[in-house]
Amino acid sequence: MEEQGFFYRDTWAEVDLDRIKNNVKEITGHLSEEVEFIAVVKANAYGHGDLQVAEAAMEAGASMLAVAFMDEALALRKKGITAPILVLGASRPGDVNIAAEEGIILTVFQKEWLEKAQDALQKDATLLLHIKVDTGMGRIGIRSVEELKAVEGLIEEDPRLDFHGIYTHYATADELDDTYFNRQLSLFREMLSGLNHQPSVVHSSNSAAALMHPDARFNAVRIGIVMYGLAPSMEIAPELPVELQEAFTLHSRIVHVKKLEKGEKVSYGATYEAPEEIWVGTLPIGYADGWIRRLQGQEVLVDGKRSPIIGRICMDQCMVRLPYEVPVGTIATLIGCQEQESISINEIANKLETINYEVPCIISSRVPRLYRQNGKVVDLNNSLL
Ligand code: PMH
Repeated sequence: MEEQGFFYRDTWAEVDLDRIKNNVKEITGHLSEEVEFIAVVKANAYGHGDLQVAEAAMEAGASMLAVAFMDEALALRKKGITAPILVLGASRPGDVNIAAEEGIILTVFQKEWLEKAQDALQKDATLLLHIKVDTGMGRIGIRSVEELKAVEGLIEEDPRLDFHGIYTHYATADELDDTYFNRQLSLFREMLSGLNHQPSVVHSSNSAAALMHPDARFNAVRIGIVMYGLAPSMEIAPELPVELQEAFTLHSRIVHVKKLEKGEKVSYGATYEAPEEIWVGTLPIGYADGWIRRLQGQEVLVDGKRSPIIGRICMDQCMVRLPYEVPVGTIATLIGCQEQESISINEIANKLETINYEVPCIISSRVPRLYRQNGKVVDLNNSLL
């Protein structure tokens, strides 16, 4: 592990950009050349770091980025990203001039939204738009051919508006039963056939659909979770035609080591009692870092050995039962590999009874991210300070 120059705390996440690039290349290998790769980097690139992932993805073959909110798109622009960025979520109609100035593509999801946006848009502005069609996700989007035609008409009549793309989103692409998926796909095709002109970018697939349903790729796909090296669901994991590499790992260093006698207690509530003489290490990570209290009992790796978290997890610290006495400063790996052992994001998701998507997202911004690039750990944060 390298020197860590820009933070003063022995807990950090490491994001392997080589792995992200390999994943992008592995996925594009399964797409035909005319299919654009839209890298989904919302929520700070699923907790991995928006700028670093965006740059890695673009270098590996992505041609466009997608985020949830305008704030995320503007943050990327501020950090120097010039690639096309699509905002997938609902933006406020009053904010359209900022999007136009920054060349950010917004989503039209309702006729009323578009009318308000037109009212707010300056005379000489150019606003890029993708129309979102709701074919069964029930979140945002246009739900009828009539409304779609009306929206297309408004865009075509307004010289300030550029109809750049159209898309939908699947609710069940990560399930093996494709009944509902097929219903959404045929509804999307029906909606497309109601258009006067097809825009240049037509997309419907997230990771699961892009890899499991080649017929639904149109000319672009929106890839999130598999780019980070994770399967969209455990159900389809064995069926995925790609080799993925997990990019996110989490580490800490033991800051205090002590021996407890049988019967001595650990942490709030004094709920853990040493069953015999044991060695205990304290880690400077806690629930405020996203290492939430439900992870009590979860193991971490110390010296390549699984060591359970004992007692309650505190806001900033937690304790582990060590396999034996180890020096202060020993690395504890909470997600990742040590020697022959590894703890995957899926193991943490299982323990939390949630999906793998949630795990890197909830590791809070208090945890610094280091980046592995060309096999070396580099500090890509300093340049941003
Ligand atoms: N497109 C849209 C509209 C999305 O909301 C998402 C992910 C993706 C593409 C990428 O999906 P993938 O990571 O499975 O490839 N959205 C979410 C979400 O709202 N909750 O979990 C994932």
